[in-house]
Amino acid sequence: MSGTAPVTVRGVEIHKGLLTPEDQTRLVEEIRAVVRAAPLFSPETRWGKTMSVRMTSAGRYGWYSDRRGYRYEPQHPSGVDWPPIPGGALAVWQAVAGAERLPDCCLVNFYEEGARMGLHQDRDEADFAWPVVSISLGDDARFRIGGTERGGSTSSVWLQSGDVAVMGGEARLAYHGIDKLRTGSSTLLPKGGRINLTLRVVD
Ligand code: MD6
Ligand code: FE
Repeated sequence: MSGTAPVTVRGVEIHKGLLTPEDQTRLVEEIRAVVRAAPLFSPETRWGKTMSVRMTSAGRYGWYSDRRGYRYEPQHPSGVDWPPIPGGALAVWQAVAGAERLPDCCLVNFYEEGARMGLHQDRDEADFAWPVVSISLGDDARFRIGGTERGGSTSSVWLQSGDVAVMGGEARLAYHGIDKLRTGSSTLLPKGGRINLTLRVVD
């Protein structure tokens, strides 16, 4: 990993290029193993809309959504346990969030051309004192960050492959989303697209 001072946008700490190209390649290999054990699926929102982002998880819990709502589940929808969190992702957590506690969940989001993530808060976890740490791999994406109330003003920042964003403190419950992808901007993934990993302490 390469250490440069983070930039802060609306309380979100962004470590540009924290992962070297070699770190990124190694982490993608680890994610491929996660996806083989726990295949990507397209969750439904509680309003019955299929999300454009495909997902899976690693760790003791995986994030899940259907018409019953958003929650953490101890197993993949196929009934298998979620695979372990990749070592490369745990190393990022330790570098930016410390070693006092490790995350319980690594949510894997996969974006293909046209996929987006609407503005949301991450509030399905028990203790908001722990940050959510997000790792971007592959194509550039525009990350929009607002305040803790829906409908306020927002700022946006492009996240690139190897960037790490930390949402903690005041920003832990900020609304955020991905509104645009710059397809073909990275050669990390042979078929293009973007992977985002979010690490969370769940309970
Ligand atoms: C994404 N990220 O970057 C979506 N959540 O694809 C998130 O939803 C997110 O980046 C919590 C903290 C950081 C994030
Ligand atoms: Fe989020």
